[in-house]
Amino acid sequence: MKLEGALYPWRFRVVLGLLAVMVSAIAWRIIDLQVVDRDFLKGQGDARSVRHIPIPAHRGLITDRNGEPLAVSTPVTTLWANAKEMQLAKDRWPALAMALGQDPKALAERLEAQANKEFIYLVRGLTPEQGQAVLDLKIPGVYGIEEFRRFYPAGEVTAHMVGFTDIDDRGREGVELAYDEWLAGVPGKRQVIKDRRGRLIKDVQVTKNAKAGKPLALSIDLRLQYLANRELRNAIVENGAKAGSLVIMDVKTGEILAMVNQPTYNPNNRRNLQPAMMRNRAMIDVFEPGSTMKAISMSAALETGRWKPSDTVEVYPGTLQLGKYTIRDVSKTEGPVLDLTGILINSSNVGMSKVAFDIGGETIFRLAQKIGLGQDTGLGFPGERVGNLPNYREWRKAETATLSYGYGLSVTAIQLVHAFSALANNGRIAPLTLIKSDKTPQTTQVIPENVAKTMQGMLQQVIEAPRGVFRAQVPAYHVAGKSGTARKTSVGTKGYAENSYRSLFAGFGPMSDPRYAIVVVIDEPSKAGYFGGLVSAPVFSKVMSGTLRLMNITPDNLPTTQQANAASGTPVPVSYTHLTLPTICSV
Ligand code: 59J
Repeated sequence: MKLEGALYPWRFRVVLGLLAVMVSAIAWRIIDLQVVDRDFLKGQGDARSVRHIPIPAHRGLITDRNGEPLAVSTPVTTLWANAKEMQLAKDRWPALAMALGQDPKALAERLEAQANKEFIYLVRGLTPEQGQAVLDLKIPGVYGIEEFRRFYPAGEVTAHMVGFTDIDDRGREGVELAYDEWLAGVPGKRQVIKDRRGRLIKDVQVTKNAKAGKPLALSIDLRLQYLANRELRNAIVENGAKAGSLVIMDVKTGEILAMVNQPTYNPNNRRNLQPAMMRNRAMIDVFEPGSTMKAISMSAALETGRWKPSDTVEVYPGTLQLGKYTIRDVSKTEGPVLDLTGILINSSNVGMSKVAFDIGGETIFRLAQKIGLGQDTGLGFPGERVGNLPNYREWRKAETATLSYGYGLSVTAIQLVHAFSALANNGRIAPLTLIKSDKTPQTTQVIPENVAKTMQGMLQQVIEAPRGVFRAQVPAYHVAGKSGTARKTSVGTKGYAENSYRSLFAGFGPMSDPRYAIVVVIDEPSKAGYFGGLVSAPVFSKVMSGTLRLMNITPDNLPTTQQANAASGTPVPVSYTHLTLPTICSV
């Protein structure tokens, strides 16, 4: 090395010199950029920057089973401000306040307080015309973005079922929440170049297209929903009741055709909302089913083969002593004994209990479990309750008795209608659904067909027998069902309240080919009496009557010639005036 360096010293110096020149050139450039041109370049850099702004995705339409819109996304304009930029145009603030319909002083205070924020909302969800009117003022620092807002055409009639979204278009309640992922879609992205003040210089490209949410057709029929809502609301008002629910189900498909509650609310205007209005009671309130449970216990008795409808039980004197506990019948029966149909017609707690002792608590427990009482429905509705069916191993004699006539377990209205659907559908139960289904569902035989058919006849007697619940009758059709009146448990005392009741009715029809099951729950009627047969049965009658007509179901209870015409498709004049029958019991 040393020898070579000594041999060519000039060459070494040239290389060294070149390197020195290059280093100096780079150093000079650095000084030039960092010191000499610093301010100019920094300004240029800030002036343009690439940013991404979101493109909102269109949320899927929710409709009823016939395509009637229940939740619709409409485009709206949201106005926002770059408060920093706005500080340069304080003279325009009053004009902005005026255009927004806001108090000028309040707006000025807000803009001062947030003076270093580059993004604040001014107002969200204006109509595109309203938004444009403000943007046309060309106030520096005021910008608009396109968003979507949810509108609910059926308002309070479908409020609990459909739910609503929050200001950011995310599901907050009901189906909007349960199916949020399906409905929401995925927002897209747009790449833009903006200047220092956030003003858009150039719309570069859409880097990701917004993916629209998917539409959803619910199982409900808006016509039935309106009918149910109207009749329930009227009954709540007439009876001075606190609350109520009504559910209509297609027993063959498992579809919920209507689900309404009172009180309700307008999802399009959620100011002054009280929590009581928002409860989808049919799914989130649990209650003791009272005597409607006798339909289930009686089915269990028939299924054992130990009992047939004509078998009799002594119910005299209307009470049954179990240690310190007394079971009572509310209505007096004519004779000392009742057959099984008579137990249902008179709603005898004593008679039902004696049958229950014979077949054992486990038999009733097993059936109640199979038909979904106190069990998960699998619907996954937000806030839905499971209720409670206590395990039979824990039952003493008094518990077996009270459970057989509907106390000591808690259910939701939707579970009760599901249970009755099994009786209506000849013992086969279809899974519940809130979504329109196109294919015939898998059903499960939970009650032997002959037992279900026998029960259909007995429950028809409950309505049509001379001492039956005549207020549940439906003109031109045969229907079946069971009423119930249950004392409410009173908070604090651990017992049952003297003066607050829940009036129930569960039934189905038409008996020629049962298709629809309906449950009516009326909470704390306070005016014209409180028996289920008095308060809830008429609601069942009106709603079932309307349902059968709207669904074009052939009448099965007309004088014979009309019956023949109806079956052959000839239009039948049917009186729409509701049956008026004399009041037999006054409370
Ligand atoms: C009843 C109950 C409360 C709970 C009793 C209703 C019991 C009971 C303890 C007294 C009103 C009343 C576990 S009545 O549903 O039997 O629907 O048309 O609340 O019995 O043991 O002043 N229903 N109702 N019982 N409890 N515990 C009848 C009956 C029923 C009718 C009428 C008259 C009760 C026919 C209820 C209806 O079938």
